Amino acid sequence: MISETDLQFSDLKVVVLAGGVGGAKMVVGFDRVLRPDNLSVIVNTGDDFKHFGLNICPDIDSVCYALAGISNKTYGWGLEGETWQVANALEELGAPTWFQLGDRDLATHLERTRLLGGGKRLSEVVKLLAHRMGIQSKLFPMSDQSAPTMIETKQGSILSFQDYLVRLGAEPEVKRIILEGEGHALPLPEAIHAIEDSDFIVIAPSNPWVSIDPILTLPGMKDVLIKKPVYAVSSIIQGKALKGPAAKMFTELGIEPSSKAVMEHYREVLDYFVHDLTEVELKKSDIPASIKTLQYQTIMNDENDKVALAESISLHFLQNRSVQ
Ligand code: FO1
Repeated sequence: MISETDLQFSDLKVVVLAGGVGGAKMVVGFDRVLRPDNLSVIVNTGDDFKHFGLNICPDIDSVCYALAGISNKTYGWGLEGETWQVANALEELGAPTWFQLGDRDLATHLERTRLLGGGKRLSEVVKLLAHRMGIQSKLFPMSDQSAPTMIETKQGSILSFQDYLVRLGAEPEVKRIILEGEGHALPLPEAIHAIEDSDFIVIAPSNPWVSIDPILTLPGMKDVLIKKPVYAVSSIIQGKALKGPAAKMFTELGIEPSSKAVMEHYREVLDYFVHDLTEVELKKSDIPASIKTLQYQTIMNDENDKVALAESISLHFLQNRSVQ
């Protein structure tokens, strides 16, 4: 099915910008297609928070567990075959259980908290834990500084991201998304170097507002991305998000949710916009001259779908690299 160019797939150097569940799927595709070491992943840390005194990094863990082949297939976060002894005991004690921490997942948070407490930077801890999980691709948190995403609701409250998403089930109407890192959190120098050294960048089908924007708004990030071929995979199909509140957020922020809206969201850095085969082709007049659109199957139900999408993007890059 794949031409002789697939021999070169593995030599490509790719950087994926990723949030949690959608990001993890895209990352697995490229991890299986590229040579170990040729994939770098820059992961959103705007969702990170402290819970029971533990440092929880949901998107980093979703990506790690997916790459290690141990993620929970139903939820996309947490571990497969998890047990809930601690969560049940916490419930008996009347402790908050709105954020479900499985027994084995807890081990990750405990060890990360111990390492951070010992003075290691988050990027060092991510590297160490990924290595211990047998992951060969390079994983970078977007920043070593904390940059929590906050949600200002139309009711006037300001919520931490996990409060909004998990505790309140993304019910409150969003007025504004506050990216706390803006201004003081810096992108990881190793991540910037990986972008400069890459053949192309892929923005995963993660929530543009709360998974990708925290990465894109770090100082200097857009400047390095603009110099590279950037592909973005739409996180909205037929006006709906595959998972999470992205479509609801677009509506509440006054934008009709559509793949066109996702393309426009990334317009500044984008060269190629990938939307799903089931979508109606975008009107020529709606596509900025600087962007080309591609249609592939973007719904990734199993490992074959993940690999096929990563291959399609890689093949497109190889076939068009002379014009890039
Ligand atoms: N998401 C939920 O909807 N409910 C949970 O109880 C929950 C627990 C959880 C524990 C560890 C972890 O790494 C992730 C967890 N998530 C949970 C997912 C997560 O908070 C969100 O999907 C991401 O922040 C969005 O990218």
